[in-house]
Amino acid sequence: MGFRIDKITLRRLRMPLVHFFETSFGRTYEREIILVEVSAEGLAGWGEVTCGEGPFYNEEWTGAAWLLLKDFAIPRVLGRELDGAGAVAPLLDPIRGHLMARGGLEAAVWDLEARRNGVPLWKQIGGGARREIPCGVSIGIQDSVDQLLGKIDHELKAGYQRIKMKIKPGWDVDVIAQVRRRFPEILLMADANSAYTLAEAPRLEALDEFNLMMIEQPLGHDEIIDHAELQARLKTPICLDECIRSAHHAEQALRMKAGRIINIKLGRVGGFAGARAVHDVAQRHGVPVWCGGMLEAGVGRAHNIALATLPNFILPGDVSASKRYWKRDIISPEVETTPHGTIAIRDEPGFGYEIDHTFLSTVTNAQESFA
Ligand code: OSB
Ligand code: MG
Repeated sequence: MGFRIDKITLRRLRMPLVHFFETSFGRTYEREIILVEVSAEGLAGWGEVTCGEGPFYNEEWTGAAWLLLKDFAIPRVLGRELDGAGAVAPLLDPIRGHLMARGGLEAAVWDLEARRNGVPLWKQIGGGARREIPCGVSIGIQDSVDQLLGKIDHELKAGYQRIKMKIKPGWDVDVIAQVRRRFPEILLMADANSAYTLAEAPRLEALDEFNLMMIEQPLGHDEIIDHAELQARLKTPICLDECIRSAHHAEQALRMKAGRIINIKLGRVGGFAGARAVHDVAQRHGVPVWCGGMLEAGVGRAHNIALATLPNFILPGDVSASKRYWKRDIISPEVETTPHGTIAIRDEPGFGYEIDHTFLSTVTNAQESFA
């Protein structure tokens, strides 16, 4: 039986990070996050827009996402008879790009549908292949190598199963060499966020000796062909992040052998329908995937946990405990990890955690409802 969304509320939050997070494209001290609340029949579903504060990871950013939702995405969904959450992605498909803005709305409707059916979100999306998802951490570029080593040590002691370190030209070969010297056995990988060009392939080839699990998105955000050429020269598997925005991109990239692993981010592919489609393409190619992160607050984090229960999410992802990002998260309980570096899934209907409305209102800067 279908349903009709009768109200959609956007909230714009400001939440300072516990520690700044630095990637090759810049430093983030404070997140600006849009939450999407969709209502039908007295039930609410929640989604989180995962874009950054500026258009540097990809072209999206919080200010633009708000307008995109308000002027184009919400009018296509509000008040429509929907067969189910699967109907949302096709309604948003005529919009070019803006996948993270679209994905926040799409994911909210999946959460709503799960609650309507009284099932956990992981079940609603067809997941449930595991009761605990394996977790790694993503550690940003630090002010010194000592600081980085200290952070890695701390996260390993907390039980995390693999370490991802951010790299950029000038913070790469020497730093990884020191990390490997100190931690010879750990599962280690590096993420360049598109900081290199094919001309710098020799520098990336120099990383082959460090037994990295993978190098994530070394080249341009839309350079599938260059990645194929680079992969042919590297022993280390390439993992694609920014390049994969649809199942079609995944299909093209894997056919070209542009990488051997895919990082799936819910927002980057426009929500659960897109994420499942990329997951399925990778699975057909025998390519493992893992769940990436965008420094999410609790709602996006909970959605990532549900996503990571699909069968081909074999490798430890970037989804970790709330306290690594926030002094206080907007959900209750907060996301916690087990001593062996996993997050246990929950069986409550929907995304499995409660919104902490009291705290949410203290971090909400703007709010607008559409009905
Ligand atoms: O490339 O995976 C990335 C954070 C912001 C933008 C891009 C990326 C990241 C991360 C952090 O690596 C993952 C997380 O801890 O949420
Ligand atoms: Mg990445």
